[in-house]
Amino acid sequence: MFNNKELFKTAFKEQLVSRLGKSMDEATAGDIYKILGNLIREVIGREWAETNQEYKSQQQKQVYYFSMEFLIGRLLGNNLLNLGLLETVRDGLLELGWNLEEIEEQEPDAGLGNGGLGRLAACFLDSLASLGYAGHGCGIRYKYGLFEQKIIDGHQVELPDDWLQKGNVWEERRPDKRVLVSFWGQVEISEENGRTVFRTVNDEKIWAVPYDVPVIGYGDLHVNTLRLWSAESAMDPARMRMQGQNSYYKFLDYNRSVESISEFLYPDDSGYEGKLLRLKQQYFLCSAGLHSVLRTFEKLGRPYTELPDKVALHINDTHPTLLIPELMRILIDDQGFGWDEAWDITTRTVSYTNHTLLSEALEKWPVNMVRELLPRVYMIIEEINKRFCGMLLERFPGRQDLVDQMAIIESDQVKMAHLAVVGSYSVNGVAQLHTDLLKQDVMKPFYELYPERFNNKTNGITHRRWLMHANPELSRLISETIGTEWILNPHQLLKLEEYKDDPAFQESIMRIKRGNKLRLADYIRQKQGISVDPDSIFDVQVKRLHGYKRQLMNILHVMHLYNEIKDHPSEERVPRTFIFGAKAAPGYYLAKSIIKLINVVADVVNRDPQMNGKLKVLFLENYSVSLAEKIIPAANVSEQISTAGKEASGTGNMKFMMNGALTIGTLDGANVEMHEMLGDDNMFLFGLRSEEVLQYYRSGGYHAREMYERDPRIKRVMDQLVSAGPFCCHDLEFGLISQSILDLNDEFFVLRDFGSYADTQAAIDRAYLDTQAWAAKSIVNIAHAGHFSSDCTINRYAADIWKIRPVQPAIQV
Ligand code: 26V
Repeated sequence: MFNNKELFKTAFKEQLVSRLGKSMDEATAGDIYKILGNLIREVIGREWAETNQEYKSQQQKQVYYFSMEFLIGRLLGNNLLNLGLLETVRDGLLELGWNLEEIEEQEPDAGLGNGGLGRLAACFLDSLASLGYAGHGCGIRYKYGLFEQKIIDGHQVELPDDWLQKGNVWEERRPDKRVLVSFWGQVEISEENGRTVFRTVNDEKIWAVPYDVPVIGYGDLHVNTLRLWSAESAMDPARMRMQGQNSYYKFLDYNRSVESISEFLYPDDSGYEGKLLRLKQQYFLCSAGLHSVLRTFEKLGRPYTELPDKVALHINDTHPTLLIPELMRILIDDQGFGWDEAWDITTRTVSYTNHTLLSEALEKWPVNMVRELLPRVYMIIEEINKRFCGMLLERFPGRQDLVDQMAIIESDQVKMAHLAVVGSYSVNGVAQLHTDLLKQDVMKPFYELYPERFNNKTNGITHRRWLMHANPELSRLISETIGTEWILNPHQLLKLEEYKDDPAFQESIMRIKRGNKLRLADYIRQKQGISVDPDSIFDVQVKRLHGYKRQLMNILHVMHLYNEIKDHPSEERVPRTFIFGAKAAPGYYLAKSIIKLINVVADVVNRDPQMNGKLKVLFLENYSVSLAEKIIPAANVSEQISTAGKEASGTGNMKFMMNGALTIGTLDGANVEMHEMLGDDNMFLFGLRSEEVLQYYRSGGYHAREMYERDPRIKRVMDQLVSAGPFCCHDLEFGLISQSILDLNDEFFVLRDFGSYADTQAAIDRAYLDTQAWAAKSIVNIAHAGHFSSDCTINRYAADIWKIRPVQPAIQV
């Protein structure tokens, strides 16, 4: 271990020569990155093996977090931070003539996730390792991560994210640990020694090859594993060659089709082929992951009846739900258990997190597809369903309505959320409001049947990446002010509240924020050639683009501000810079039009000399983890404006809060809990409450057109979408947007909340003028953000759901 600068420099230079045959002055930034990565790998190699050895010898219960997504982002800076080597390496590199930040930029951003769900999984891995829990990730090594977004002529254009092109210094291919996964075929049933035996024949077997990524905990060296699976052909080329002339090409085709399983994150599932591929991916993850988990379990030499004491399998949303029938299949077909015993083991091992209430996002698979692709697994699902429905009718005689509502297989579809609830011992939502709505609404009958299964685990974010790494100056100030205990116990951030009225501390907070804004302004100038005023309010909405997140309301409000400034050019205004970052699903046309609209408005506003010094609008392309780390520390205002009841939790809201931005938000998701801690003084709430939204959905009574006719501000901006004027065009480019609001009655209540949003934005302008009061609010936000550290969340999962203890003592919750 190079625990001082000189040792580091020596080790570094040696590696440069021995691995690349280069001297310092020949090395490129890419070389430096690679060598640094390899050095860290060497440093942790022994500890990684030791951690695994420790788990084995202590027979510790292991948690496996199954997720189709791990949005880990870059690892270099975070790994150095967690190893306590950040300063040593930064200083050493500087003396060697390199800037660490620049080297960090060499790393591709591992974008193996769509958004919040995948990022949550990554934060959880960091907390599990940092708190010393035996918890591992199990996912897919997609060859292409989430698409790279380019904005061309205002439109989103998607490019493949070829993140592995230059290799991945963090991964270790483990061919010795590969497993076979089987698809298709027919099930043959026979009687052997008085037992019914199920054998799948004519199936297609493929290899799942694991790539292990070390997950380095903060502080005492503790290294867990993120195991990502890659699909490879198991076809023997020699046998193929025997099969005729075209077989070489067939072989290549076949290989390509096998490899496609781990090729793309979230393939386009609008058609049958795409859906099938997604289902294949899900089973691939479940089957490969489970085989490897059970192989480790079997080494303990314990009977399978002890599986729930030694293994917890957690499924991140319904995507890995096939774990349930797959475990049943192994227990029954391979281990010889009877149904009841297998069911008991399975339902005491698997737990499930629900991440959305949106009905269109609840997964369903056509029965035919599941039956053909996974014949034996389908039989088991059918049996689970039969027994479950039978039990319902026994307990609630005559209630066919209940059976129709709750069945796992219904209308020729397999409902994955139902299977997940029935087959697991714990179901949790991701914020209190979300869990309450699950219980009262979407999963009401299941809650009534299994009340003890339902619990809440409000999401969290790792303060190591989102505060210490993303905002080092703020972290330093915090440590200078309250000591360093907050790093291991983020609740200690509460001590900052004492300093909220301290002018010197306020001044430091605002100075650091300004520094972060200047850095972001540099980035913007470099990328877009636009200069932004660091003294303007940086108002930020960065997240996936979706109707319910209401980026549209934000941009319509910007259009309204533009109109106001045009109408009253001499009026003084608090300067504002609106910053957007968002990727739209490639087939989501409305979302893509909203991106175009933001870019058109940005162009008009930024070119208009009358706006100068008052209003700027930016759309930052390719929002990603690493971009988030640049943007969030620079924000003054955090936009968390979803239609109440729609955003399960949100985690961006927590990241902004931790970096001292004030939130303008609805009472939705975790905003509710933020508000409980911050009160009205430190957060800007507006808009409908979730009960009011639900009431409208149930009983009607909302008419978007009325809002449009009644409020001249609304009428004006809505008209500007479709008629010639500053923002439009001849080709009705924004007709779809206008239609969604006026003709389809504004599903997400954009117009209904517009007025209260605009008023609250005006209140923010006034509040910002009082710099000291603003700083005090910002400090209160940072002070309470410790509550949203994923360390606290993980401690609760560990204690309440997984029943595991840390290898080292954990912090107090
Ligand atoms: C998926 C889809 C699929 C296609 C149709 C539209 C749609 C809309 C939403 C989703 C979300 C799926 C699950 C998800 O990513 N949930 C997010 O999980 C985060 C971590 O718990 C949470 O903070 C976010 O509020 C929640 O949206």
